[in-house]
Amino acid sequence: MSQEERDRLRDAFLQLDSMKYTYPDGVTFWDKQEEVHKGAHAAGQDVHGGPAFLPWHRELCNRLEKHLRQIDPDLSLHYWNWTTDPRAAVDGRAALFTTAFMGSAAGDIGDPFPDFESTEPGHVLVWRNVAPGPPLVADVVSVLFGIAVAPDDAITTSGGALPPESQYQALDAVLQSAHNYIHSGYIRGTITNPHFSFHDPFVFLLHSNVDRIWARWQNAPGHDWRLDPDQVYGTFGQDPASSVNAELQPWAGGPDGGVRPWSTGEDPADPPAPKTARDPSIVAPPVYDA
Ligand SMILES: [Cu+2]
Repeated sequence: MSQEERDRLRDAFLQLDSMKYTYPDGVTFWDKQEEVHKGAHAAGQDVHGGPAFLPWHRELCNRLEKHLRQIDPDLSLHYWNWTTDPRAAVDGRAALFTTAFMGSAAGDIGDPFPDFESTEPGHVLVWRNVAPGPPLVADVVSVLFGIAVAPDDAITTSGGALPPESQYQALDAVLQSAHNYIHSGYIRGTITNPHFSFHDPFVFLLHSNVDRIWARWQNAPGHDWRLDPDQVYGTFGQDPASSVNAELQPWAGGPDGGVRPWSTGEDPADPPAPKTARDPSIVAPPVYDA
């Protein structure tokens, strides 16, 4: 990302949190994403831990990107490669935790998001407690799953020897494990707890990386079935009771979906048909590394 691209992403995040961009209930577009995440998690939706983790968060990221493009039509959501130290400006990468981009790595995040509040007890502002050194994703993956190659590939090839219908489950287990470590073992602070994590703007750079790795797995040559809504989720997709076959909440309208629209451009009087994780708009992997 160039400096200009980082500036534009930061500015769009800031604008989404301004009073100019609010839902009918007065909540800003930015804060609504956090409300959606916390509400779905708290209501027992399969947001974390189950097979809908990946598609649910893809929908959330896709919706955020739509918001970003209302402000800056050429902007895309970017990602953080979680094998790299986000503080380090090395190898052509920029330091991310600066007052010009994502705020501080230690304590209250401050500029440029000094008004991004937290509802976490004991913290009125978003805060971080990033662990020393680069993330140890490769170590985490190899210790837990006994595989040690380049981290992205360690994740995308996990389960590759299994029958196709079991491969999503294997991928999901490794990817969730790496994701959990990044939240609560590496970035830490506000982002540790699912009830507060989406107050920190950095969470979207973390989650677009999760989504990028899922997309990378889907796009692996010779595995076209991973792009097929009826096959991508394997045995989960074949189980009518699985969360991947349930309407994605809260966007589907209930039980917590009293506030519409969840997305700008939706007509509150004529909400779109509820989606499941098998909706083509969710199964189709976004383009990363264009
Ligand atoms: Cu997460």
